[in-house]
Amino acid sequence: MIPIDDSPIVRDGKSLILAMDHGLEHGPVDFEAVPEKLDPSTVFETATHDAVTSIAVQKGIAEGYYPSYEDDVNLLVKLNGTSNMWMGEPDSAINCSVDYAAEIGADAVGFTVYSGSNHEVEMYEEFRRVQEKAREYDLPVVMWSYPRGQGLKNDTKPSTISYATRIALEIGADIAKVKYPGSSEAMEHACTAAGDMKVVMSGGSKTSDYDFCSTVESAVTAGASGLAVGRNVWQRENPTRILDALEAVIYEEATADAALEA
Ligand code: FBP
Repeated sequence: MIPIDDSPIVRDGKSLILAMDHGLEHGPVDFEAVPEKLDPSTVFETATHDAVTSIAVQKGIAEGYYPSYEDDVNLLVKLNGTSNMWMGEPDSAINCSVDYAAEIGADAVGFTVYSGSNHEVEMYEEFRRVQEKAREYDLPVVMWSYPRGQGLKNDTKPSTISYATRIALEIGADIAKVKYPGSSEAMEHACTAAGDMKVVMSGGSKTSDYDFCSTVESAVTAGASGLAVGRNVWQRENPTRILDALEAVIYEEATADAALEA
């Protein structure tokens, strides 16, 4: 972990990463309810909201769309990713190098690690190479820390999520992105296990405005430094409304009620 509070992907110590790598991870099915969002420009447009500190995309989307938005959004290049068609033990192909991410203007890089998978050893070694190369460019490294694999029956169990944040700290991430472990207490333990490293909550499938903002409020109160979210923002008809509310909850520590009433 290195100090990243001066990084463009951090605002007042917090982050809201807008993730849009779903076309790879899940497929176009995630865009069925909002077909216009299949055009990546629409989500880049959403990322110009002040609440958003970076947009997380794969290399191809970064190459094609970031140049039109480079003055208005910060770029987090997700270096690995796998399709939903992969049926083996959790693993993730490296689709972009740190050198290339830096060349196309990345402000940070992201990397998924599936601890507990049969591919854990290789993934840790890949992460080591990415993390050490990212240090040469002073690029923060966000780890999608997702314990997953044959031996793991419940990947949001409190002890699993605390283990996920601790692993991220131990092997050199600057931010760990983890699933919400079900309660504020469990999230607090996960943040404590991460020491001074930042922890952000993963968004998950779309829920109501109130349910989502309440969960984010609970995570932030527990010590989380924000959010990495996709579907709960861009699957909405009006992403601006939810981003206004999330801005209040994350950066102004408003309650979900107050943020949604405003
Ligand atoms: P969501 O907020 O839509 O869950 O997006 C966050 C994210 O990590 C994406 O970056 C990624 O595509 C997706 O979730 C992966 O989710 P999962 O592996 O749980 O299907």
